[in-house]
Amino acid sequence: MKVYLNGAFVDESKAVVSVFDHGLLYGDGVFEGIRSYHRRIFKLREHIDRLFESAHTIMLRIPLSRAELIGVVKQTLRVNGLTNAYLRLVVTRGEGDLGLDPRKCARPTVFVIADKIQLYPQQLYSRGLELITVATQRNVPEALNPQIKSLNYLNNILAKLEAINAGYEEAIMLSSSGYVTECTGENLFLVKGRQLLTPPPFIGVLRGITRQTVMDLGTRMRLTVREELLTRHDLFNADEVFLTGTAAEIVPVVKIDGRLIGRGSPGIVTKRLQRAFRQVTRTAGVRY
Ligand code: PXG
Repeated sequence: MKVYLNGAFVDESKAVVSVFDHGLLYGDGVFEGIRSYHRRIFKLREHIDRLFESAHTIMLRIPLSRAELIGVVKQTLRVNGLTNAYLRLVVTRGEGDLGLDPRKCARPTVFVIADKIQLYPQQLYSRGLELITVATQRNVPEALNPQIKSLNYLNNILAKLEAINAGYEEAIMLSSSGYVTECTGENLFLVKGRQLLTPPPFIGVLRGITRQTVMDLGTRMRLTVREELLTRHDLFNADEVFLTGTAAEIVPVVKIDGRLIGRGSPGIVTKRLQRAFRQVTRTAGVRY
């Protein structure tokens, strides 16, 4: 696979960055994960905008315009001959010295990796996932806002480790006040009657692009879509619960902390949303 790195396409074995790169030394950088389906890049503009917003907040100047970066993304897919792919865009502060000071980093490091999509096991979608709530709380937005998709994912990794140690694949993270936030790399939704609810960004969740797509699909299906503070009690007593994310798409959740959700199998609203989502990935998106 060829990787775009600082202006050139290089073989993946040559795609290396310095040990002095602050992306590595301090997690000082931002990233995006994007999918392409049938030679169409899904929600490209939204991902590029979010990358630029993350970079702006950490005062990192991306050395390419939006249009240039979009060109790079398309070219990365073309040179690798990919039809269905997973893309990772990364911009780091660049090479500096051993101090934190970002002013010492003269040139940001930019790379784009494209790979074949690693699909999750089909049984995850047909049977549904079991989750647990973990002790690691989601970052407080006042300290490190989850809207910044930074290279600093230790908060999420600590939560993921707790889930794995307990024999689960994913974790529910709570806010410091005990409200439901999100999973380690996916947003959370519940369905109760005709209501489709998801926690509001201010409680400390990433405004996921799949989350927004699902909210739009829910509105089109005439569900009442709302951002609402949710407790574990609300999840336990929901008709349906599911996760959303770029890589995972829509994953049904059938058990949380030992409580069966609904009938303990993927619900009808979740299935309808999965079908509608599949449809938009086929027809929407930027061709390359
Ligand atoms: N919450 C968090 C904390 C995330 O990192 C999402 C929600 C879902 O957002 P999107 O925009 O993708 O619908 C993410 C997604 C992966 C992967 O490979 C995904 C993310 C981060 C790292 C890996 O699935 N971010």
